[in-house]
Amino acid sequence: MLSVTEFFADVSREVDGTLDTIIPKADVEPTRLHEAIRWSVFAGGKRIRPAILMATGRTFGVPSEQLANTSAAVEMIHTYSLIHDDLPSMDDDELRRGKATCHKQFGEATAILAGDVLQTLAFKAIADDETLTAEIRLILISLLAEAAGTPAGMVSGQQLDLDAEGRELSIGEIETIHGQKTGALISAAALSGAIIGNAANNELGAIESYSTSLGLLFQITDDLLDVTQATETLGKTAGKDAVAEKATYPGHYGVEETKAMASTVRDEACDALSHVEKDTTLLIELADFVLSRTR
Ligand code: GRG
Repeated sequence: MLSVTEFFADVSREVDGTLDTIIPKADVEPTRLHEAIRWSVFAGGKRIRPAILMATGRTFGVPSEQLANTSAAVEMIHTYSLIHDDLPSMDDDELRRGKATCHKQFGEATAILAGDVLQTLAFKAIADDETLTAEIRLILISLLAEAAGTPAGMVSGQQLDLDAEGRELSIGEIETIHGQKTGALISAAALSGAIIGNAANNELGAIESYSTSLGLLFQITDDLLDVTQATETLGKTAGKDAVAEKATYPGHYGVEETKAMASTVRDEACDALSHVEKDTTLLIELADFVLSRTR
């Protein structure tokens, strides 16, 4: 059995190889656009979403070649969202993945286009994946589009977040925003692995519950890291939530209560797996990794 560190190293190597094949090389015209995309994609992201997809896929016995393009697709959607989120009209950030943000390096217009291209490449990567049946490809495309878009996906969550600026939110509202902004893509990653693995309906339900808790856990730890870690460790500006007066779990409950809550949510994620009649060790280790992550 691989350790979770070895598993992440495997995932990064595999997904980086696939991304390198899918994304045009930096010397292909228009070179500025392809340089900008590669700048952000290969900046050193943690590859958590591909890891979730591959862990779920492996749990259901899927060979890695059938997981490669969909994992890359999820990572491309995620990277596009980070590029757009960092723009002056959104979060206006200068640092991402330890490097200058895409718009700081290449200008705002190119950064917008880099995000746009990543989004279209993501759907093409699944549509063109000849290791999967046409039916599965369509299901995956629909699932990813729903998670990335609206009315309850990532873009909706971003709009709710923008609308909420300067207003005190209830914990229910915070959960809705996080569930859409961050959780939807994490759930889509987990469900994709299970769908490719022909999971039964009750198992899909279990993976959905697991991934909903995992997404919430990811967001709670993200909020905690924002107040407990330094900018150099995170590779993005620390302490931004407080400056932007964002509604966060530590802001609402305090750091200690938030840590206890994270531990409970980790247990809820793992409990959901009791309905999966497979070896779920890797998925449990992944939840432990998200609970104890330091960046
Ligand atoms: C602009 C369409 C659009 C959507 C933006 C995801 C998102 C929606 C904004 C990112 C803002 C943010 C910091 C959200 C909190 C959770 C999150 C997505 C953190 C970054 O993900 P990591 O930690 O990043 O997996 P790496 O760089 O490791 O991939």
